[in-house]
Amino acid sequence: MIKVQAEPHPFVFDPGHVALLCIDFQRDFLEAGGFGESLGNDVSRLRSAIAPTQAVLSAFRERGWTVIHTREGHRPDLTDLFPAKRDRGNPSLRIGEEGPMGRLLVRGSAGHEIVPELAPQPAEVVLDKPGKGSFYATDLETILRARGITSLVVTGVTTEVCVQSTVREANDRGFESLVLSDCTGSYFPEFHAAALAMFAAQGGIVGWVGTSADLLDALEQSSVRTENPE
Ligand code: TIU
Repeated sequence: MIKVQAEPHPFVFDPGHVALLCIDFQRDFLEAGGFGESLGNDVSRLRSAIAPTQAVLSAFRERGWTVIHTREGHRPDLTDLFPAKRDRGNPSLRIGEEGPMGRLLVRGSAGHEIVPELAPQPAEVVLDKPGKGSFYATDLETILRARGITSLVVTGVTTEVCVQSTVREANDRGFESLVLSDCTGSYFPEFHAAALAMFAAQGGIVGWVGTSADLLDALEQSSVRTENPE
């Protein structure tokens, strides 16, 4: 078992049953000209999550552990887009309309792709989802259960929207989530802080919150122990 410093208490997981979730690190949310900017947001605020997530991704890849990337978006014919979602946000540039990176939040558009810094590798799962939560209308639960995954290390954007929805959905399905504070990000720093506080409040009512540094330390320690058993 690996033990990581976290709030409200250490996160303990079995390395044979863990997956890294990278939620919606898409150009549409992190780059100028995408869906996030069309909603009036300062997209530069999310970029601080990229470098620490790269480090965590490398650690998972070195160990051959499961990595799952999610992408929020819709079918090109928009048959999976509820009017209630379409009509929210910027009325002059809606989901499905042509922007500088192609059609906003549409599968196949340049803006729908994951940023190059965190691009998936061929063996990794890429999961397309029409909603904010990663379990809603997807086969994520089936994929996790088929691999015997019980613990999730969670990174992604935005903290209080797709990350929060996903971690709540995971919690209700019996998965334990460690959300990495520096590997998540929001257009609203106060919402980022509040969402993280909510996860860990009440004895970890939704999950655990930690940092990439503490996770990487714990992984390093466990590798040393495995290589040099006493
Ligand atoms: N708008 C916003 O903060 N987020 C989203 O619409 N989707 C995700 O969080 N991925």
